[in-house]
Amino acid sequence: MKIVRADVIVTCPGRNFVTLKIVTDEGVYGIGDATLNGRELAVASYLRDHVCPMLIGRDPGRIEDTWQLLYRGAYWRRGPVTMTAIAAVDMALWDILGKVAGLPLYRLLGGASRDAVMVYGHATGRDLGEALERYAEHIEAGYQAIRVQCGIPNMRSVYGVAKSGGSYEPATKGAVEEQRWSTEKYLDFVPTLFAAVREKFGFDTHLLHDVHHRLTPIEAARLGKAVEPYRLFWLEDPTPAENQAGFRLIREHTVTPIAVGEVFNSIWDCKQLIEEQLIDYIRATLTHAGGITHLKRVAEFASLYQVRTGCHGASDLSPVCMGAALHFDLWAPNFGVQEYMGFPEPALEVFPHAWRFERGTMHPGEAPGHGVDIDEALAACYPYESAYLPVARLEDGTLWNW
Ligand code: CS2
Ligand code: MG
Repeated sequence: MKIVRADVIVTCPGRNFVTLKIVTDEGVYGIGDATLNGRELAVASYLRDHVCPMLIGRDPGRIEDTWQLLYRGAYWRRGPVTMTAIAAVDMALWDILGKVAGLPLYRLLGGASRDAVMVYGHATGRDLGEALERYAEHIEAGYQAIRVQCGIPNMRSVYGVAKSGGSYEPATKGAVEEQRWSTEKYLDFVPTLFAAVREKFGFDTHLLHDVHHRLTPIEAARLGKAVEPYRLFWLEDPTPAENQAGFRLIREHTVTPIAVGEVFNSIWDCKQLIEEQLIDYIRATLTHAGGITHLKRVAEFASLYQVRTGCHGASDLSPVCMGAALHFDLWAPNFGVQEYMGFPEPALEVFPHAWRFERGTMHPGEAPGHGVDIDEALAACYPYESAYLPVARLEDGTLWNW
């Protein structure tokens, strides 16, 4: 079997997605997610102009060798664009392997380690009342794990909360939105948010929260310590993680579990965090961290240190990533939780999928490969729309971490 075509499909059914489709001479094809929110065309070009020509004529079954060729062979290693492109190729090749074998991806990885995958949903409110209403809706829908994000009093906008009150899409079409941020206002308010959730709903659900890189290590330590009575499942991205050693400062002060890694693109971004057990969950995802081949290495390394997976699964990763992630999650012996925000209806139509949701858990289904397809004719009806992630500034105008 040989690769005869590798096409990059950019579509915008509700939001931009980049998909790689690899076709073999026997007609079997596989698809991979190559979506990098706000930098989609960079990955599309990296694939179209540099990677796809290298794939033609290759044996699709040589998944590891192709991964090594694209990683070492690029000379310029790592980075979100490179690793997202490699991930898309890798996901598509595993999809082909599953179709050729007639097996769902999770069986190729080693079979199911659990009956289903616990997912967490997003309860977001522009104010405390709305956040509690959304939380109640998620309990009603059967979620066992719920992330809560809320508007902060006297701050016009904040990460994770849609201005319209609907589902949250951070990228703004056509322009870079500038948001103002006050750590002081945030730290004063957010413990009261968790207190209100626990007061109203008790401790039967896992409570998660995303700080989204906004604090310094000592501020993160202060927050982690302040919220210990509310027993969070995890505090996510408390501080930027380029300096992995900085997390020692957080660990010294609090037992609140820490989740980090959705912006990571290789094992090197989290090696120290894992081996020093500075985190409890690794959030790296299939699409941005080199695909199944690389994330499997990360998960197995993490399992040596009792660090569990908690893959990023925002709606700006495509349904292809979601489908493949559910297979990965079903297999991973040190699985923790999977993020699931749902998708705009047009996206679910462009990407038919085998997964199913049931009362706070999901299952990838038994279709061969990862079980997600792309309707190319429908995808063509949704042309790319330029969109950018926001930037954050402190109230004095200093550029900060969004
Ligand atoms: C967030 C994401 O889901 C999360 O945990 O951090 O929504 C993140 O902001 C987006 O994926 C960025 O595109
Ligand atoms: Mg996050």
